[in-house]
Amino acid sequence: MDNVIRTLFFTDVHVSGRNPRARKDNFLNTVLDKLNQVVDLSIQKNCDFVLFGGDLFDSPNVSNAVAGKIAEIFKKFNRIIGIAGNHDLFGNNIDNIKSTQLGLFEKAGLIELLFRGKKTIICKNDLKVQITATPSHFGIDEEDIEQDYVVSEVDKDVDKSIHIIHGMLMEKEINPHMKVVTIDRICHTKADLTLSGHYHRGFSPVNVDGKYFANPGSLSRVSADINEINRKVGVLYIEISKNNIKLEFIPLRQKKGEDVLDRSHIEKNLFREIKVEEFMREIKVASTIQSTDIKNIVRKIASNKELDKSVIDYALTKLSLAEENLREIGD
Ligand SMILES: [Mn+2]
Repeated sequence: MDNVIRTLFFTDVHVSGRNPRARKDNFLNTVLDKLNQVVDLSIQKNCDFVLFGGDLFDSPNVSNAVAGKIAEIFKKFNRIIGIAGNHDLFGNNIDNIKSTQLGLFEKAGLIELLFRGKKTIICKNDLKVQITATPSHFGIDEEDIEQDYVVSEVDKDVDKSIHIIHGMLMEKEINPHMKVVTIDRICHTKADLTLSGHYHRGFSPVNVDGKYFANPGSLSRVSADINEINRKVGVLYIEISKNNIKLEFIPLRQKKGEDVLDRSHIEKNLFREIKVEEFMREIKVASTIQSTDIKNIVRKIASNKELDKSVIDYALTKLSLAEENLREIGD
């Protein structure tokens, strides 16, 4: 009797019909090739299903021509379970998922989307696995880290529990200005395996008292950062049995970073970016508002003046609708 559940986890594909500024190749073709490799691997490894960590699309309304190409590939997965990333959403508003391409994929049966507070149970012979998830949402990594990241309840008859989140989970903080959640803050979770996306560089799986935390990194390299040029792109292969979880990073075929990524715009803009950064720092010092994100500013102002929460929510909804309209024009 086969009592092992086999799966793959991949994340942050960032499908786009437009070439990112840093790419020298045809980015869409490269991404399609990566996704096809994931399909092939899932067949070769006999996966029962695959897991996806968010940011399938670089924007929530990529063209139908582009989304259609992804749909063709997704049909080949025997089962794919995943979450929305911030790039899949308008204004990072998870409540509006139905108006996005990823939402359409769900309705068309191309992906099973998971939402906060819902459980999926997968059984294979007498092995039972629970999957929970937190898609990206406005306020992730800032507001309710415990509720977003930590699994507090696992049914008694469940053998292993997996939690997927599109959040900035890291081993340690690398930059005091970046909102991150460090593993030590959430390692009391009851999930045996916590999978995260969002942080494109990823990290090697971390084991804390038998609980694993992993992020294999983005499936595509959208920036020409030195680390991205040298990074191996890949997926995480996962084997789950009653009393064990095995993780293996499997690199995909990829071109040499120097051949597909162009750093010239970075070198050219370095001086300007340093100037902008200095300017932003001065603004931040001069005001009590720490954030340059428009929605955070609304919230900070609102919290200063103790406005009613419904007023703030209304303002945020309006902002996300405005962003949606802007994107429709821009894309
Ligand atoms: Mn991403």
